[in-house]
Amino acid sequence: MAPTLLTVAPTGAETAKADAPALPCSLDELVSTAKACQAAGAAVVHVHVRDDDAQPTLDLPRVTAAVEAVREATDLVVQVSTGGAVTDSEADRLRVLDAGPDAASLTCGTVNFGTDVFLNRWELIERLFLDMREREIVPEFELFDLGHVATLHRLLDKHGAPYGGHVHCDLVMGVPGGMPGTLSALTTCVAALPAGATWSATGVGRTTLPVLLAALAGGGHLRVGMEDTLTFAPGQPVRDNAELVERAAAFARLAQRPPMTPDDARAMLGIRDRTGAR
Ligand code: KMH
Ligand code: ZN
Repeated sequence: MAPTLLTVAPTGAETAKADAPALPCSLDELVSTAKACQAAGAAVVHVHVRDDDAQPTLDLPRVTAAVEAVREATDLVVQVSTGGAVTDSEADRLRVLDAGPDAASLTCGTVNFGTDVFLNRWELIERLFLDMREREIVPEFELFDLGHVATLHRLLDKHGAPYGGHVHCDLVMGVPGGMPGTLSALTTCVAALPAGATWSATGVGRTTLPVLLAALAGGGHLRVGMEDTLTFAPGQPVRDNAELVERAAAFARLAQRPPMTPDDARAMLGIRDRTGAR
């Protein structure tokens, strides 16, 4: 059976540092988290950046510094978030592509997000897709709902393949306002994906474990991390991101689908080699 791609999403834009002291917010914390998560089995890191006050930011020099520092310290595929926070402008969300990441998230539709709205207009989706292709950045299509899968088809039908030639998706499940983190929602979305696409899934909050187990059983890959999960077990806060990666890696090994190396992840996703060797 195929190995498992493990993505870690260590920070996100929603949680306050005061509420989760282990949340990596400084550059040093991000780098040490990335190293620990690679050692635990992660191959991709999904990066959101915080400022000196631990507030989410899309400030380009900071995002660029984060990309370069993680690349310097690890072999991980560096995927920046173009989702940012619900308050971020489209211009700022597009500009993070200038940080030169290997990959970037690309959400395929608008979704209610708790009491907020995560707005992703069609024109923004197209612009992100085309700008990524021009910059040789591999998109990860973030799908919060079945309608987002339909939009992904529309995007690929109109514009062709993304950079790298391969379609990789992440089902983000259990967000209040998006699809539930259930087996039936997962299988419905997976059945509707474009032919040949690979996919991972992440379950927010309490849906973490059901989604993880369903994804492994269904031949999918895994995303875990403190962006999505702050409670390891009832009444037990997550120690740190590596704890979540270690657990996911252990489940993957039990399923006889051990974690994929970063090099194998690059090959699967079609990531450009930035050393110029390939
Ligand atoms: N923070 C959410 C509003 C992404 O990274 O692309 C959006 C998000 C998705 O986290
Ligand atoms: Zn994110």
